[in-house]
Amino acid sequence: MAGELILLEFWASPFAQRVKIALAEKGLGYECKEENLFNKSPLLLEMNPVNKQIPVLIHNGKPICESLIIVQYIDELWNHKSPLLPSDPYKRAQARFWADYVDKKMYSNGRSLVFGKGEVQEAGKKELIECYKVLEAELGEKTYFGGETFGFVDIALVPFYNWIHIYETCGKFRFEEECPKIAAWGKRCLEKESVSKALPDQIKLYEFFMELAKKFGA
Ligand code: GS8
Repeated sequence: MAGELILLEFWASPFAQRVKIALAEKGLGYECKEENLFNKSPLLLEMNPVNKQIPVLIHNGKPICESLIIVQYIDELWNHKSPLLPSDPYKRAQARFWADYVDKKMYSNGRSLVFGKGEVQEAGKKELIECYKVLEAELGEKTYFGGETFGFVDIALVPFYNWIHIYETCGKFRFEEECPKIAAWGKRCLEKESVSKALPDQIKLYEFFMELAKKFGA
């Protein structure tokens, strides 16, 4: 019995999508509560009073915050199937390093590419492509970042890979030409039901970001 699982989320959030993928990998059912981030619910403020951000996973009434921490919690508690982190301590440390790299680089540079103008946008695009090339070197010839099985680093990155239409349209470049291995990896991940069901349609996502960009005057 998994107990009661509630996910406070927002459909376009790559961080919430990580949690959805992890829950699906484990075959866990949960209730989704969509937040209005411009008018946060009392439940969100109560469950994440420090950062006041989604995602929050509420397990039997107790909150777990921060997407990568939530994914690790899920993996530790429901370790009967689809292990997401390797059991070897060194490999675990490596997986955490790369997930942290994704966290530090992908969101900020992606935002600069979408919402930035002129030099800011160019710099965001340049750094984003450089970071994907670093990840491409780490992936090498492997099927997934951890080897043969889909895992922690894949979950951390694939919601950002799903911005590919946004990247290409805002940055005017062909992702596949810059990073062919990551492009092939992304397609492989999207073939998994746990991933495809958790990620929104790329065009819908692009339109949402363009609306936001208009609001911010970008
Ligand atoms: C980031 C969560 C986040 O940025 C994690 O869970 O990994 N490090 C965290 N959440 C955003 C929505 S996604 O853009 C959020 O809740 N924003 C509302 C706010 O900051 O007020």
